[in-house]
Amino acid sequence: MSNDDIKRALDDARLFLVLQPIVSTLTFQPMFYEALLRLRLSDGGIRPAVDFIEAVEGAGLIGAIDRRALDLVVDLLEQHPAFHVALNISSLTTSDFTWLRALDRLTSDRPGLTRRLTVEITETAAITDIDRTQAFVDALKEMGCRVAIDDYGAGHTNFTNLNLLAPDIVKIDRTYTMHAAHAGNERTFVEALIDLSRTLSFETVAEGVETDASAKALADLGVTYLQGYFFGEPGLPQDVLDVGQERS
Ligand code: G
Ligand code: MN
Repeated sequence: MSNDDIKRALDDARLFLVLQPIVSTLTFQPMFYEALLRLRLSDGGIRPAVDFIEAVEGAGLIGAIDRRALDLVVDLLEQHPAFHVALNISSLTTSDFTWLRALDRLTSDRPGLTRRLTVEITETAAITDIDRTQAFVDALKEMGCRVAIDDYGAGHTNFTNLNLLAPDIVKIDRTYTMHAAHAGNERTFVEALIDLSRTLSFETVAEGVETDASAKALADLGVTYLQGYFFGEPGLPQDVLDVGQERS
């Protein structure tokens, strides 16, 4: 995918969001949804964010992409007043205060909207410039958003940074959670992280839950929320949220 393809996709509004449910371990019902970015190619094919984000970051286009994702998620929250959504942003965006100002501008006349938005930042973001990331995170919390550290365990955040950022939620990477159903180092790591999170008052999400056994094991270990193909693949908002609405 060339930079021109990506620019054209932005111009043609071919970026869209899909939603994946994040369920409570108490009820196994969706409590919120992770919004994942997709790109519709001109030939009709669809690409997930992992396929183009690195290229976009390299080409200096991530500001425009994360800004579009913000517009999309604000629209979504406005259209569905009962729902809470978690949005991923690039580690580069955590030092981009124009993105924060855009969020502030978009939500200042929409009371309560930021309370239904969680912003997911990746561990790598936390280490490149911790002071700036901390200021960014503090500003998000000030606006009423929740903050989640994504893919925890796969990156490089140390305890000091975790303590400084004080996220509302820690999302435990699937390389650990996928082995939680049986004893071993991965389960020990998950247990330790749940313990730590409880002490520091962070909620936890186990990512990549693909089986019933894994869901039960993680619930028994005391994870707050579960996410993964076992509970639902990412789907179009109208499909995912309508089902959610019927249930509630
Ligand atoms: O980095 P982040 O956790 O935001 O990435 C989410 C990615 O994980 C998405 O591409 C999503 O499709 C994928 N994903 C979601 N649930 C599962 C799962 O149960 N198993 C696997 N292997 N991938 C998943
Ligand atoms: Mn994420």
